[in-house]
Amino acid sequence: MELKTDIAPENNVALISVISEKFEGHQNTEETERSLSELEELMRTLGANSVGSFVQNRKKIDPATILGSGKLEEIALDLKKHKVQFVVFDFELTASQMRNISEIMKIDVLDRCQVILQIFAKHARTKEAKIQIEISRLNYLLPRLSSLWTHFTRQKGGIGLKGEGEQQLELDRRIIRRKIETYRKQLKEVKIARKEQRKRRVKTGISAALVGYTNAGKSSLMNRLCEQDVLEENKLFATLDSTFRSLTPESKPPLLLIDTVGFLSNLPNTLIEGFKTTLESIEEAELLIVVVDLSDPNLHNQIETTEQVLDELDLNNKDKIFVFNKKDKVENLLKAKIKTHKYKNAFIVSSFDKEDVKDLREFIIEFFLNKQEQFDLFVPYELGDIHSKIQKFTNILSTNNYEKGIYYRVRTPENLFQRLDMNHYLLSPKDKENLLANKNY
Ligand SMILES: Nc1nc2c(ncn2[C@@H]2O[C@H](COP(=O)(O)OP(=O)(O)OP(=O)(O)O)[C@@H](O)[C@H]2O)c(=O)[nH]1
Ligand SMILES: [Mg+2]
Repeated sequence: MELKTDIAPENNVALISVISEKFEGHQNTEETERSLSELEELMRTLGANSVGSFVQNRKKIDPATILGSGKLEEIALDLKKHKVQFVVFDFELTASQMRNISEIMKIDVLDRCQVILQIFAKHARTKEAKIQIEISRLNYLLPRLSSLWTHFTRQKGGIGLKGEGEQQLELDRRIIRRKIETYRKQLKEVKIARKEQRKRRVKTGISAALVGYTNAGKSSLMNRLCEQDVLEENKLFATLDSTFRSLTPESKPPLLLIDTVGFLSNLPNTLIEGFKTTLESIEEAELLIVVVDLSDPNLHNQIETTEQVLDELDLNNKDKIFVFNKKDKVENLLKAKIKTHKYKNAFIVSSFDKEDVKDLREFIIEFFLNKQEQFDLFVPYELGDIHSKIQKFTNILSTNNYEKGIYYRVRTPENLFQRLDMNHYLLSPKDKENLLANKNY
């Protein structure tokens, strides 16, 4: 059985939230409003029309209904003026809270979790993302099944059916648990395959991940830096799967960019696990490019959210640059620039500006160049693949031909040099002396 949970583009919705000192994520006006404006964006992404938002300030939350029942009745009355299909609460609700509220308001109730799940489900492209979202959806459903069944038996006329309902409920729970298990297994298999791909990638270059708040412009930058077509949309969570593309025109060594799922400041607990799994691909990156929407008045919060998630994933020890995007949308650029001063390695761009993208590309390459080291190599003529590796993955500073092979002085990142297995051709200072004296080379 399915919950009636999907918001259709033509639907009218009303948004409801609370400010209460002990309620996580909604402890003061600022937190509640920020989260609510995210929820508005999520609604816009679904195409729904929000007729208004209602916020109650409460000392303590009511465990049965979060807001007071009087307030809920008042809102319901107010909503009679509009044709509203759903009220959407800006936090996760338990099954019984949902049922209680729905009984008081006589309208279908959704929570923030369901909204995000719906968007995730719509935007997932790869098998991995689809499985992950299905697991999240079932995990959300599992503790809420009983409420669905009581609702159902009451609808059917109630009395006498309770036993039947309970049996059915147990059966449903078992089916769902089994489904989750199957999906988890499938996910494991997909992950093993992905690890193999990753190993191959790691061997052939260095990588940087575009991370940051949803809708900041990560995919737009990726497309322009790599002359590619990753879906970019004015929607939240347009990207759900990580994509990998080489910087174009190619740099030396080749630099792979990874586009990732966007962050949100108030992600319901039930969804965090799935969200983090989709971010695992960041692990392989040597550099994090944190993309921030410069035109967002909450940009410091955006960065804070990003830093928090990176901390939780234990990825905050990586090198970082901050790219402040959408400078074309900013009215007072000077004022906006001042906001960016406190961030190290900051770069301001508009992804629509070709020159900016070109400069950003140089900035990224420069960043890696500064981390490169110098090596002296001697490679016998017959080792064709080693010569081509050197051409592709290193910056050649000088070369010289000898009787048996070629001497190279190159610059490349130390870790890439190790991965490419070129140690074997490294010249010691003594070897180099001999080489210059042309002894046996
Ligand atoms: N004005 C302006 N809009 C931009 C700029 N860069 C991107 N956008 C727009 O911002 C919206 C979001 O861009 P995306 O590249 O999809 O953002 P994202 O960070 O990948 O978003 P998610 O995948 O949802 O995390 C799109 O409508 C872009 O056209 C910019 O420099 N200036
Ligand atoms: Mg994207």
